Amino acid sequence: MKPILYAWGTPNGLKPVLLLEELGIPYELVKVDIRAGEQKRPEYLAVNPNGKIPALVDGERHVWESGAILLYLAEKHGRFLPTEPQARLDAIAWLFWQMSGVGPMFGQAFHFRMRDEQIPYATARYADECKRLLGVMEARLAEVPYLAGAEYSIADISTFTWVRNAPRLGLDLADFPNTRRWLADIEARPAVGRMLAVTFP
Ligand SMILES: N[C@@H](CCC(=O)N[C@@H](CS)C(=O)NCC(=O)O)C(=O)O
Repeated sequence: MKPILYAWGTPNGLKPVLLLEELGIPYELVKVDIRAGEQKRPEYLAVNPNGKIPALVDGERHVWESGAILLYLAEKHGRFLPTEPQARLDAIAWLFWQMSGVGPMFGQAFHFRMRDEQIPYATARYADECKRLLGVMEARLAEVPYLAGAEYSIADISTFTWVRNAPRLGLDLADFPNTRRWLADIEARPAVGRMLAVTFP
């Protein structure tokens, strides 16, 4: 039975799309239109009580929160999560860093930048925090090719779908050459092309 992914074409929704495309396993994609509020319907809340995308149902298993979905799939298929103990811890730490830092801060930066009513303090606060986080990953990527070290992992997948939007948030990557190298490296992966080919009407 194919896993069913409930998602929409946002950074959190695209993370499991990218991992499933990397894994090359068949899956069913159920598009949950968050603009129409479909993520708040009772039938969806039965899958994800938090009323947000993404969520995954895989036979008898169901899992929500994009980081948990990535961990579940990586462990199940034995790919994109290093097995060497320290590299595995590094991958999990950077995944949690993305989930607790990059996702929420980039999300709020986008929210306040797009509002009709501009609140300069909030806009600057989240933009500054995004720049700080970019600095943290820039320093890491000056030392190693990928966030967990030598191997491309779910830490990179989860961070990529957010950081690729940095220019749209007005975040200039000129001072982050290693992050640009990392972005270009991941953008060149065939699975990213397949992820981008998925349309969300
Ligand atoms: N921490 C959650 C965040 C999920 C999330 O914020 N999803 C957004 C789209 S990127 C959503 O469903 N927004 C609609 C809403 O909040 O009602 C995860 O990573 O799965």
